[in-house]
Amino acid sequence: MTTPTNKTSYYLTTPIYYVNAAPHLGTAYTTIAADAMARYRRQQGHDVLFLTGLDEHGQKVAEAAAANNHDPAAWVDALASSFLDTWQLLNISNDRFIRTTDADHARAVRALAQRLYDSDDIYRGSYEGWYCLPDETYWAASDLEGSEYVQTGDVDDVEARRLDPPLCPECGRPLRYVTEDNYFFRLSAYQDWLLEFYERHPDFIGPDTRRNEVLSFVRGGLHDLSISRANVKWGIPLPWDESHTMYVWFDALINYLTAVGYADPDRDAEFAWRWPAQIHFVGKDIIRFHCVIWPAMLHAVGLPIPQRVFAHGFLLTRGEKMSKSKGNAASPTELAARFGVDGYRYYFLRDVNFGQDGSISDEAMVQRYNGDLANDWGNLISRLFNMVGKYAEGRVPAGAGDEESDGLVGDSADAEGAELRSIAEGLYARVETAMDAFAYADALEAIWDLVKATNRYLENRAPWNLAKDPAKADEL
Ligand code: ME8
Repeated sequence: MTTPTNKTSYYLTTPIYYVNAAPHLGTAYTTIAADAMARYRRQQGHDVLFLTGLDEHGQKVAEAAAANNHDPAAWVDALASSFLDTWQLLNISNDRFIRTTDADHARAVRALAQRLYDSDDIYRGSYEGWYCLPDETYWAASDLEGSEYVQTGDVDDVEARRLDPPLCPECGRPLRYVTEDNYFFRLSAYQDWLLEFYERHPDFIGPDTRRNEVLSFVRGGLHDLSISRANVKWGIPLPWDESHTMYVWFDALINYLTAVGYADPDRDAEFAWRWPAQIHFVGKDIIRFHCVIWPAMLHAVGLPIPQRVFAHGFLLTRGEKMSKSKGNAASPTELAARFGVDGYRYYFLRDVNFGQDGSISDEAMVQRYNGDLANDWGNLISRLFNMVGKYAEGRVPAGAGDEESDGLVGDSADAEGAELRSIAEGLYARVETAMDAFAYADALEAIWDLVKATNRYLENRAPWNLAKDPAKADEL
């Protein structure tokens, strides 16, 4: 719990990750990007709340626990510590680590669900259709166009459905056929409101490619969404019908409200100050949940909508999406041991354009490490420290030239100094513009322009030679 301060609140979140396996480079990527933003906003003087955590309920997690001979509660506890250890190792500065099994979260979920039920946004129906377990996503037949089974298969042929299911349009894995009594959220009723909302808030979804994708999806027509599971026990029971648990995505999205005190009468002031969030960081795989379902849920209960959702691309290894379930995911721990934590963080923010897919490889990581970190940055730091130690008694000397000097080079008439000075002076604005656009690689490139220019300046002036010649020592 935090008390409102007189600073502006900056509330940012990562997705909460499924605890079906240990954290990997993909989940670490989103978390590192959000962490860099949290640190940057703190430096700017905002009162930051940086939230990350775990999505612990649902069929997928329950099945992962069963496959490992654990009951779900013991399984999620064991994996929660592996996430916490990894985030600590990677210097993630989150303010809260939420778990959907936390008691305050169950309260928030039940309160929000009850409000939707009371306002008739939830009704009882039955669902029959395809479900992707790894993504915990329902797919309508219209989404599966081109899929052989759906076009040619006999819908009543249970055995054929089992043996020859269509593949998930998102992750390419076989779908399951589900027949269940469920409760539904009237998502279709919010189609026009959503389109109008996107129109009025052109910055809500970034980057633009994702915005266009969401717009055409919503324009194509929305179906009501099944929001409960009668056959999944590992979840939060619905307040008005305890034989159903909340659909894991509905449960998960509400975490963003729980963390700032939704439905907790002792935290009303905090909630009013923190909500809505400034930014939800997500991967492009979960954009529909965050840009369609989530704003509709919030609007239905009269809550304001977050300012932005920014979806980054996938990290690819050898051209394929890296993922826990595919087993082609490298371990953050291994890479951090080889490249150091900062080397690791630097590579992902510098080498992949945030918002686009990015191929990652060992060779590229070694190249960045040697070229940017050891060579440019390492040389600069070691030269500066050596010279300050050797020639300036360990204290940063005043700039050359006049008494009023602010310590920056370029006070004297030399052209190289003036160039260096102008790069240094323009740096903050360049970084600010880049960070406002979530363009981490551009921010780092701006910083590296200064690093390289300083190295060039040092090489040209060769102060180590000047220092050897007592007659020129004051030009240092
Ligand atoms: O979707 N490249 O959890 P999840 C880049 N529990 N990012 C990747 C990635 C890759 N190859 N693989 C995963 C869920 N990610 C839900 C979220 S939020 C209310 C609920 C990152 O464990 C990326 O951020 O499957 C992606 O959106 C997220 O992990 C999916 O994590």
